Formats: sequence, C-alpha cells, structure tokens
Amino acid sequence: MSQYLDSVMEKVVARNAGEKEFHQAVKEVLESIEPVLEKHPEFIREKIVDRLVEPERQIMFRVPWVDDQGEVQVNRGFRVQFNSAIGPYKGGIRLHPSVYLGIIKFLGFEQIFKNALTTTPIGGGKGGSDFDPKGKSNREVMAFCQSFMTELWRHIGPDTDVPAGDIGTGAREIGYMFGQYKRLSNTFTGVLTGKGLDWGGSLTRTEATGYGLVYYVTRMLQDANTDWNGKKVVISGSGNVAIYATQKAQSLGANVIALSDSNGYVVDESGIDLAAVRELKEVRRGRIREYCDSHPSAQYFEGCRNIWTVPCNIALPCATQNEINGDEAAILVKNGVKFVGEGANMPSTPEAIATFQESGVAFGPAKAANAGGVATSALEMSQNSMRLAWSFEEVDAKLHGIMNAIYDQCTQAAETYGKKGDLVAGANIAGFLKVARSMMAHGVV
Ligand code: NDP
Ligand code: 2IT
Repeated sequence: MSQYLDSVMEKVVARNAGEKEFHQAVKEVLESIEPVLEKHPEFIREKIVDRLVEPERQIMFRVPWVDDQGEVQVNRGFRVQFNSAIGPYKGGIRLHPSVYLGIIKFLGFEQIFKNALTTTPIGGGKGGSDFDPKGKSNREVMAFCQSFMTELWRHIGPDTDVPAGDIGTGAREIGYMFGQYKRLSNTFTGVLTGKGLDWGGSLTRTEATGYGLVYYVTRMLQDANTDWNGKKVVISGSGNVAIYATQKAQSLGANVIALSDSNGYVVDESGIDLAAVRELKEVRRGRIREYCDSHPSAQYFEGCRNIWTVPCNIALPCATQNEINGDEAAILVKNGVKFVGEGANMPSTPEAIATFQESGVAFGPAKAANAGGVATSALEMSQNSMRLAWSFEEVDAKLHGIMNAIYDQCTQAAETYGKKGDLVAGANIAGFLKVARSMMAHGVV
C-alpha cells in the first residue's frame, strides 16, 4: 500500500483497538483502491478515505428484557450508521452471541460498497445484539425485539435508516420489531425490509441473497465456458442464504452434497433433499444432524469447519465471517475446487483469498456476490413508497438484472485499473468510486 494508505490503516487500528474484523475489512478495501487514488489525487486532498473509515454515527444501548423464568436479562444493542452519501443507511441486524462493536463495524463498512454496487440508492449501516435467539421461546424473542426497538426506533426511519435481517434475524424477528416500531411511531412505513407478504414485504426477498449468489456465480461459470450442470457443490450454513442458494443451484442442475450449522455438517452424495432441510430449519428450528434421521444414506460429521475437506467443484460459504482460512482454502484447491462464491459476509480470510487467487480459482467476493439480498430490500423500499406490490417474476427479473450489472461493474473496474479478472479489486473499486464521487459532491460533511 502507499504511504498515505498505510497511515490511514495505522490510524484505523489505533482508534478502533481490538476490533480485528473491522481492521480486516478496511485493509482489504484500502489495498484495492491504491490505483484509484493514483488517478484521483483529489480524493486524497479531500480526505475521502479518512472520512470513509469513520462511521457517521454509532449507537450502543442497553436492551433489558424478562425471560420465561421471570429473570431480567441484559443485552447490548448496536446500530452503526456508516455512510449516507448515496442514500439512507441500509443493512441488516445480526443477533448472535459473538456480536460486539467490531463485528457490526466490519459489516457496516462492507455494506457501504456492497450497496453502492447494487445500482440502487442506499447508504451503508448495520446493527445487532449479542442476544442469542437459539433456544428461546417466541415470547422471549418478542420481549427482546420490543425492547431493542424501544431504543432503536428514534434513530431510524424510511428515509433515514432501514434495517433488515441477518444472522439470527428472520421473518419472526422483523415482525416483532416492526410491530413495536409502528406502535411507538404511530406510522405504518417501510422502515424495515424482509417484512411479511401481508404487511408490505416483497416477493423474492426471502430467496434473494441465495438466488443472487447463484446468478453471480453463473456469470463466473460462463466466463469459464461452463455452467452448473452436474457440478458438485458444497454450501456451508443451513440458514436463509444457504437454503435458497441450494434451491437455485439445484434448479440449474447442480448436485449440492453438503450443508452445515454451527455444530456440524451433513454429506449426502445423492444430493441434499432441500424440502427436508427447510422443514427441519424453517419450521422446526432443529439441528442439521437430524437430517440423517430421515436420510440414512447421508453422513453427519461433528464440528462445522471440516466441511471444506469435502471434495467439490464449487464452494459457497454461506454461514459466517472467517469460516475458510488459508489451510482450508488449500485443501479445497487440492481437492479440485474451481469456483468460490461468498454468500456470507467476509467468510474467507485474506490468506484464503490469496490461496484461491494464486491457484487460479475464480473467486466471487461477498460484497458483490451476496448483494442480491440488500438489492431486493431496496426493491421492497420502492414498492412500499409506491404502495404497490410486484409479482415474484418481476422482482426476480430485476434481481437477476442487478446481479448481472454488479458482475459487469466488477469485471470492468478491475480491467480499467489494471487488475483484470480480480473480482475482489473490481468490487472494491467500483463501490468506492460511486461513494467517493458522491462524498466529493457533498462537500466536507
Ligand atoms: P441465518 O441465521 O439464517 O443462518 C446462519 C447459518 O450460519 C446457520 O446455519 C448457522 O448455524 C450458521 N452460522 C452462524 N454463525 C456461525 C458460526 N459462528 N459458526 C458456524 N456456523 C455459523 O443467517 P443468514 O443465512 O441470513 O446469513 C448467513 C450469512 O450470509 C451471514 O454472513 C450474513 O451476514 C450473510 N448475508 C445474509 C443476507 C441476508 O439477506 N440474510 C444478505 C447478505 C449476506 P447455527 O444455526 O448453528 O447458528
Ligand atoms: O449483509 C446483508 O447485505 C444483509 N444482511 C441484508 C441487508 C438488507 O438490508 O437487506
């Protein structure tokens, strides 16, 4: 990196001590944009990068609630409103015990560039809590969500900040949060996305991240003169993104052979029975090991990380950050992986990305490859503003068009800046340019 970017990075580490995921996300972007700054010294003069790495606003708050035993529980809530240069803050809410400020900031920072790539007018933000919805009753989840929203509602709004789902936040949680927002604000607006279809949600939003990922990887396959047909695919996770990536990949002829959760993974060489997984995960909220109870030919392995030892042509990490390290990437490469598409946010460590790229594996980075979810959230916002609802086919066609546009932006930006074929650099550069130009236009704010 240039001396200037090194100095920005040093400041980020010093001012945000201990937030290692945030440092990792910033470093990757700074490494990509060096050739952009060479062409645009005005971005350095106006301190665009120094401003970009500092969130516009960070909110942290107490979330007290009462559990089913009558005991008071206290969680910590977060909303980081990172950048509003191109639209209202937009990004999900993560509910997971591992959540702390560094996780929310890495996600919020990545969201800025991802949202810029979607071609829709949305800024970057992220929120969450260290609350764990797993094993809680519906009443406990409702109590938490109502308390969370009792503070958050004053900071958000349909033209200010529009949260959505992420790990641990699905339709149930969005429903409880929306109900509390509506009650406190006395307004019925599109303040959240991922809403139920009866009360302002968009068709295809549930499927959008997984479908979008497959549309993006389809372009990577086409550039290598191949397609999904007959490919062996390993997908980590078994939540929202993993399930709909599986569905779309299977519909295109792929053989998805493995899925996981945080306890372990299943391998079903005859092809994952997705209806069974959906019943298990979406209806019963069970564990992936239970898949083998009804599918005796499948095998369960305890511990989720070894899923990357399963030989495959295409790997789609769809669980969480840093779930593939350099050694695991090397095993995937040795076993013949040729395409990696990131459904999760930052699932590959920098060492893993380097291993893939140096081995000639086509690598689709999260910011671009998983942007279909937030892009469809933006389509939900449009429908809410118009008081209209589009059909599944209409939204799916728009999503498909957006994923194609994202892919084109990535390849073109990479080529323009001398990094042909490097989709990581392409995504970071294309996203950065749109935000940087907008920040320049707005003056020092
Ligand atoms: P879900 O909560 O629906 O599913 C998450 C899945 O990942 C579960 O199978 C979960 O297992 C597993 N998982 C979560 N944390 C860990 C962990 N620390 N170690 C191992 N496995 C873990 O979330 P989503 O499917 O919505 O999100 C998955 C990823 O995709 C996240 O990185 C998210 O940020 C990203 N993403 C989501 C979008 C969306 O629209 N939902 C959009 C773009 C990106 P378990 O049940 O055992 O916890
Ligand atoms: O990481 C992501 O892009 C999401 N969790 C979706 C955010 C959204 O606002 O739909």
